[in-house]
Amino acid sequence: MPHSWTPKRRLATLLALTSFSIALAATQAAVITVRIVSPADGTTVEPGQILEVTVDAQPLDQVPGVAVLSPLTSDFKTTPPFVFSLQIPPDAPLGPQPLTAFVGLGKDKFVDSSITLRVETVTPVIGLHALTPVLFIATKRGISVSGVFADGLTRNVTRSRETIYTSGNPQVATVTAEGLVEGIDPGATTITVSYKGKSITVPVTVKFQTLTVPIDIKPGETPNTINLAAQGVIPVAILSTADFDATTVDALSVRFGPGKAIEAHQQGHPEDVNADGKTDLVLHFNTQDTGIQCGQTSATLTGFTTLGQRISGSDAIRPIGPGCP
Ligand SMILES: [Ca+2]
Ligand SMILES: [Ca+2]
Repeated sequence: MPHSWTPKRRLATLLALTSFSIALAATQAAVITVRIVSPADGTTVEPGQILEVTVDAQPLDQVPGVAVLSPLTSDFKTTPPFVFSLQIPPDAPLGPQPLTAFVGLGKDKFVDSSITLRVETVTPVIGLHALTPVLFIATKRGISVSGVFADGLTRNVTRSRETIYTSGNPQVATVTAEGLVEGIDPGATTITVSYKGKSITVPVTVKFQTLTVPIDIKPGETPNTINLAAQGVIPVAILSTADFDATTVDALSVRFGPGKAIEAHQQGHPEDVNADGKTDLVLHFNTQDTGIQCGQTSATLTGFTTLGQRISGSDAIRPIGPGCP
């Protein structure tokens, strides 16, 4: 972690919670409510700012204390008024951060209420740096971007609402508003990151280690005749083996044929299609979405398991229909 204060704050948080839990183990059950009165949910705060937080906890004579906890800072009080002065760290990362008020009710029991603070700064930015290696092998990976500011401090701007991400080629890699890059197809592209008029370009190379898996187009049938004039679906089974459990495949990630057809029902259908005692995964693709053409002798399916392993499998086909030989 680039921010040295984070582990210290986490430790402080744990200590606060632990001492509450020990002190309050004997507290009897009562309907206790807690609410952050101010600031309002979504309040924008400036790094370095002293933030006054007012918490309402009821009934007062039953409340043994209130803790306010955030990745940014924390504090607790055992007597009302439950008003806290929290300093937002000067080098706090920009973007949304939770702030939670807790009342401990004994071991592992508490009531809580949370808001989101939005850390943004008016300090001008001088330059940006990407902290992420440029090679992406996994399917999803976050970009981390820091800004150097006119006050001499470096702040993480990855999740600032002012930070904008753009992919140079969404067919190779896409990027979310939070800087999460997803590899789509092997290749190279760039992600451009902009913050208040400054921008940097992060090269992205998408490489997958692909696991070849057996598939059976039209399970139980041979040859796999595909009528290109048909409006129906083509069933394709991904077969489980001793080393591979087809039910771990994310059905929504699967693409079939040159047209990269998606699952027609948005879900996979577990079924042991070859009666070997191992459950396979049957998927259906609209014939017209597959892009299969006359003369094609095989079709390929690609996808990912829920753990991010890329898979690929091919099977023979015999397209028929108007214009086919
Ligand atoms: Ca078949
Ligand atoms: Ca099977």
